[in-house]
Amino acid sequence: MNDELVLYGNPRSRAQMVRFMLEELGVPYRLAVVDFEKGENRQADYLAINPMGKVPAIVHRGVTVTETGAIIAYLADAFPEKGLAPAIDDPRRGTWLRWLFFAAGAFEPALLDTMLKRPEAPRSTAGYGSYADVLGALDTMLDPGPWILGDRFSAADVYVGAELAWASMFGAPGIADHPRIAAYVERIRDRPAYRKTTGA
Ligand SMILES: N[C@@H](CCC(=O)N[C@@H](CS)C(=O)NCC(=O)O)C(=O)O
Repeated sequence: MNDELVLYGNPRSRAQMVRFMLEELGVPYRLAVVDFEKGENRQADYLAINPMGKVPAIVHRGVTVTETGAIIAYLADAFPEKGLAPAIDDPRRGTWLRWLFFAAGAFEPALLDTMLKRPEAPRSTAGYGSYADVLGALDTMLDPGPWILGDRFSAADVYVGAELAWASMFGAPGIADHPRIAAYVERIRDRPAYRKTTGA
C-alpha cells in the first residue's frame, strides 16, 4: 500500500486549514498545487479526485478524503499517537465530534451568509438558527477552555479555530463582542503550526 499523504490545494484556499493540521501533526506530506487561475480544479484528472472541483482533498493509503472538516478528523484518527483525537471510547469524543460538525454545518454557512450579506432564513428553518446564535454557542464551547476539550488541544481546535481566525481576519461582525472567542483566536494564532502555515 502506498503510504504517501498528498494534499491537493493552494495557499488561497481552505487547504491552509489542512496544512495547519498537518503541521500540528508533524507528519510528512506532499502538496500538490491545484491552480485555480489555470482551471486545474476543473480538469478531468482533478475532477476524478473531487467531482466538486474544489480543494482541499487528500489521498492517503489509496483513499480520497474531501471536505475540510472530514479531512481534519480523518487525519487526527489516522495518527492517534499524536493525540489530536480522543479515543473512540473516550466520552470527550462526543464533544470533539459535536464542534467539528458544528463548524462545517452551522458556523461556516452562517459566516458566509453574514459576510455576503445574504438575508437570513427564518431562525427555525435555517440549520444554524441565526449568526448571533452561532457566536453565542461558540462562546459556550469555550467553557471552561482554554481549548474545546479543556486543557487538551485537539483537531476540533484546528478546524473551529482556523475558521474563527479567518472570520476575525476578514472582519466578521460580532467577534469583538465575545471576548472569550477573541482571546481564543489569539491563542490559535500563537500556535507555531498556525504561524508556519500562514507565514506570520
Ligand atoms: N465544503 C468544502 C468547500 C471547499 C471549497 O469551497 N473550496 C474552494 C476554495 S476555499 C474552492 O475549491 N473553490 C474553487 C471552485 O469552486 O472553483 C470544504 O469544506 O472543504
